[in-house]
Amino acid sequence: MKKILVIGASGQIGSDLVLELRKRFGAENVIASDIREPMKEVFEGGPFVILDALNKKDVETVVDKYKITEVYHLAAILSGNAEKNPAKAWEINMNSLFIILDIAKEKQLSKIFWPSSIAVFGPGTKKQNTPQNDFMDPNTVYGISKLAGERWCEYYFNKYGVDVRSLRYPGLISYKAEAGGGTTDYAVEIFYEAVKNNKYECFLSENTSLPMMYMEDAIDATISLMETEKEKIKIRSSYNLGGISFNPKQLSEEIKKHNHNFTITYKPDFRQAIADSWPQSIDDSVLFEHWGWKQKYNIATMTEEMYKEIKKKLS
Ligand code: NAD
Ligand code: AKB
Repeated sequence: MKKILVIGASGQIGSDLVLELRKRFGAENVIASDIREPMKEVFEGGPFVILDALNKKDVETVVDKYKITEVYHLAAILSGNAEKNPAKAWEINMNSLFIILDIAKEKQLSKIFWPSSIAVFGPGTKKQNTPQNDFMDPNTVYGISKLAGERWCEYYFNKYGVDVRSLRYPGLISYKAEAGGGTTDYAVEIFYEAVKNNKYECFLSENTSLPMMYMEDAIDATISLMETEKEKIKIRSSYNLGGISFNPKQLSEEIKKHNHNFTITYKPDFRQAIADSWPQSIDDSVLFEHWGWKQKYNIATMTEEMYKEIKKKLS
């Protein structure tokens, strides 16, 4: 019987992921957890526990109590916030991963999902259509922790047989929860500001292209990876996941189709240097070759849905 634990369930991805997992596998089979309370829909829709991913004993207790078979480990400090407190980011991003990998090894859990990021790439990486195995020289705390995490995931698979699976997410765009302190957050904030104030001051420059993905596609890719036969998962570090590439100016043009009064200005801050170090577009042909997943949304359909949902949420 599948019993899933989601750690970091109150964040941007967790909020959508828990709801979709409950829909697919039954509310009672998905235990959401975080150090803070989740949104109402997650809190009221099934089991939720306050759980610190850095406390191994507590994580073990929850795993035993609910007879957990799979874990989606999402707790982390994202790129922008990580630069403000590197030591804390390193502690959370690395130690919580070790705790989950060790518990998976000791209790022989059937599967672990741990997300990596396009942040594993750095200034020396090919910027366009970045291949699965390009040169990797991340120069942010977050990117270094993700690259180290990927190496450890592969190590635990090879050495101990832990079935850990991972995707290098691009920037994710969603309306249920707010974005959690990353460099790609502008692409979520812009919708709230467009609906509330008809204007947005962007912290990245107008031509900063980055790979992005609508949350529905990201969740579908994640569950699809976790449900794929073990033999098909040939990469145990993390798979490139491409998404759609655009810059703030292109996104603002799309938003203008839904709000003619919308205007955008640009005031780049410290996150510009982070964005400049990342790829502009990603080649995810290896993922397609190995287990055949394809995204649904493009910039126009994503913008249309985001604008409609944020408008509904704020009215
Ligand atoms: P988020 O910041 O929105 O959510 C993270 C959650 O982890 C928060 O709810 C936070 O309370 C929780 N958390 C922090 N410390 C914890 C601890 N010690 N114990 C338990 N919970 C703790 O982040 P997100 O956007 O949902 O990202 C989830 C994962 O996906 C992260 O690993 C992130 O690096 C990765 N990722 C996200 C994106 C994106 O665009 N959202 C892109 C690439 C990778
Ligand atoms: C961030 O900007 O930090 C995240 C990511 C791409 O990993 N959204």
